[in-house]
Amino acid sequence: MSEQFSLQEVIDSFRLSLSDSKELSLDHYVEGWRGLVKLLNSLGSVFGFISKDVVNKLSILVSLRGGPEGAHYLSLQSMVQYELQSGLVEGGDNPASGTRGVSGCRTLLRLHRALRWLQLFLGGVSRDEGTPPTLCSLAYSQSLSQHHPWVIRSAAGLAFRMLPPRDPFLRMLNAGEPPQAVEVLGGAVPVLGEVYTITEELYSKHDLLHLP
Ligand code: 1PZ
Repeated sequence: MSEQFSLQEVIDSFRLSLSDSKELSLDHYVEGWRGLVKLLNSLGSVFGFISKDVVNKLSILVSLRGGPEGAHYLSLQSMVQYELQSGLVEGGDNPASGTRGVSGCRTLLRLHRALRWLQLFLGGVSRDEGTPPTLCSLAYSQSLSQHHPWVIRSAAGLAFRMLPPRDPFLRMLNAGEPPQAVEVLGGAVPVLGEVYTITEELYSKHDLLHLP
């Protein structure tokens, strides 16, 4: 993987995360998120608190995956099954790593909610429905914000205003000139949507959408 953000790499990771039978590979999911962290980092230090939280969540998933019970963390489906069966979803004493009190399911739920934000935001950008700062805060108010306390919502609101205008933002995606980047974005949105829907349905089926 390159040092620089590449939209195509992120799409590829999320696409690869889905098997033919719609199992979601956690390794590829984490890889996709690592790519998104690069974009966050390239946006500047105002976004540092967001990227720090994502990095923190990714390292929890990686340590579960690399821990003694790592085989259970091969896919989203196997993780959910394992943590439900072992009574770990609400964050019991997880022997799988040093992540006492923090389950894989609740950690991934935070990223899952953020993926909805990303899908809405990138969809808006690809259809040129507004400037990145406007679309970003609109997408946020339609998704993630309802899960955040006031202090985070206001810090997020400040950060959104620092987003670049459309063309410079499109160039940051490293997917060619703006018209070409828009095309790549258009292809990314359904992939994010599919990953989102599969997770949403699984979590909803097991009543995991409100894990503390
Ligand atoms: C392109 C501009 C990026 C804007 C990102 C929009 C989302 C703003 C979210 C700001 C919240 C970050 C601070 C951390 C909040 C955490 O409290 C929550 C809940 O976790 P808990 O405290 O329960 O463990 N974390 C989250 O909700 C995950 C937020 C992830 C945001 C990912 C943004 C993805 C960026 C993609 C690349 C552009």
